[in-house]
Amino acid sequence: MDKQKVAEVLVEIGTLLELKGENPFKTRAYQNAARAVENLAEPIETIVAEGRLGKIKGFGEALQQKVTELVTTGRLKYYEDLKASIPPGLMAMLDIPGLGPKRILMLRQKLGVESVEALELACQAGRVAELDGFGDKSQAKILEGIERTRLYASRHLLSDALRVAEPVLAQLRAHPDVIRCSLAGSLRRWRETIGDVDFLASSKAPGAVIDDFAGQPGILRVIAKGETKTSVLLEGGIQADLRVVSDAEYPFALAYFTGSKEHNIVLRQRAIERGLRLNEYGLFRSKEETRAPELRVACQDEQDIYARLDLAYIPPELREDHGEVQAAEQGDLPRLIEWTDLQGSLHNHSTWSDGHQTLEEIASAMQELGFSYWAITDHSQSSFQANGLDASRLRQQLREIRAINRRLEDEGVDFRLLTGTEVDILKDRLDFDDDRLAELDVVVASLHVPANNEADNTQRILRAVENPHVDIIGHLTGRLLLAREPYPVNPQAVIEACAATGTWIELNCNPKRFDLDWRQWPEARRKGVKCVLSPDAHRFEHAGFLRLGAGVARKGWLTKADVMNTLPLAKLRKLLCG
Ligand code: DGT
Ligand code: CA
Ligand code: CA
Ligand code: ZN
Repeated sequence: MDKQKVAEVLVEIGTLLELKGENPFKTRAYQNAARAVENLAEPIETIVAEGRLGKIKGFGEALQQKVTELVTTGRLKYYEDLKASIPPGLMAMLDIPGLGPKRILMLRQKLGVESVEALELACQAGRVAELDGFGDKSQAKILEGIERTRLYASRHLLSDALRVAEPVLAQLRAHPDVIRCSLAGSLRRWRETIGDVDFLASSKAPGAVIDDFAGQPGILRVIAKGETKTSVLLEGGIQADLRVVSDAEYPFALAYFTGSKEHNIVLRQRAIERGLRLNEYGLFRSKEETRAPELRVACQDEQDIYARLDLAYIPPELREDHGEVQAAEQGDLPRLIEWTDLQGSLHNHSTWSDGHQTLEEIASAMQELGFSYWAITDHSQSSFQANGLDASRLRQQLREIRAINRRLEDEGVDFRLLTGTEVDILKDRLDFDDDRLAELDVVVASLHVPANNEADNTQRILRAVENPHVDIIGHLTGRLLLAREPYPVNPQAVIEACAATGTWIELNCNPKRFDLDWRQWPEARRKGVKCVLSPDAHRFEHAGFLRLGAGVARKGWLTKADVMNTLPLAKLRKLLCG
């Protein structure tokens, strides 16, 4: 069991105790213990095995026993009993944004509320507003929070859906009775969140394909099964549909079930204007709704369908009815970026702050993956929870990076680390002064502790944009998909300022972030703002975020020329210095 997991259990014990109305001092003790465990410099197993838990600050007899049991057996009876003693509905209330254990306890004591549903009713009846310390405003906030939790719970991150869907698709493709198959729906369109996964296959033996699909190991449960369609539950609780059609119908079904619904409606209208009918079964020479095969216009693939409607092929990522049909008609669709265009990354972390690998490890791994540069932009000192660097550690880090680069140069290797920082945007200044920033190859500026008001946040970011040493604005809205709404900010104003100063904006490729949002990139691009695709890597595996982010960039109509980390290092350096 790793440190992270142990720390999580300790934090949860603290929360559960608070929910029970125990002495707040006890809660704090567990939270402190969790932090101490997280910050250990060696594996917790070693410490337990050598009986050294007592040396950790704040670890008394009882805590040592609990952590030892947890680490050696993987379970903790005290924690399980505690969890069982609290109504599950109360635990679910913890997921409502802005509602902590203290307030939940109060609601329980004063109103007898023990579930989200009961809380919702109490709010609707105005009983929460009457409580001391709540009022109309917090009652409305709670109702809004409940709605948001339900919405969050009904959707999944793109990365999570892709992880379970890709192996299932691979097995479907390998089935001897499957002629063609594909993902469809929001996943094929690379939406940032996914309701359900849609699979489509063509076959002469749909029954056999469906039986095999329903029996795949990645499938938890079959919800419904018909002759040509089945709905199942995938790992992680993600719902999926498989439809099996004839191979002649396949291109039409693929276009239809890829959507979006809005894009489909525009195409359908276009077909009608040409005396045709378009639906999931085909494009028909008919003025009425039909699915008669003899009326179907033969199309080999989606390309043929678009051509028959006098349109250039529209990549799935663009099918959102955001002007793509008009652009396809006029031959104005951009040639979208491919993730293989990317040469390196300009926003990453190492063990110097909260990353998991050393500079040496990063240099050799990223070079092996075929990248030619990788900037180290660790946090600045105000991000103390992320072990941010002060000026003297930064200076030390620069020396180390230069030493690594000298060695790479001697070895004739075509790879360099770049020096940098992800500098905190503070209330009235940046976390490093200009002289420090001037020494670095790459400066990413990010707002990590936002204010509660749009004008303030926007003003702060604008000041960073105007600093000549800042190259990139990091994760502009601070959102965490399906978990935290963006902080209040005016992205248009930031886009304008970046256009005026030549500051680049990041498209953060962490699948929880994906901001600046794809919906805003076409406007940014029109204004001449350049994009940087940043994995914001804290571990090796995060290099893979670049593939996800490139798909989101395609959704934002971005081309290779719009994205600065497609440039070879020499060209990039010139722009960063200029
Ligand atoms: P999701 O699952 O909420 O993330 O979004 P989608 O886009 O995957 O939606 P889904 O799974 O309900 O349906 C898949 C596709 O099927 C959708 O993108 C377009 C097509 N579709 C579904 N219902 C309709 C409809 O009522 N009219 C039209 N024109 N197309 C539809
Ligand atoms: Ca879907
Ligand atoms: Ca569906
Ligand atoms: Zn950050």
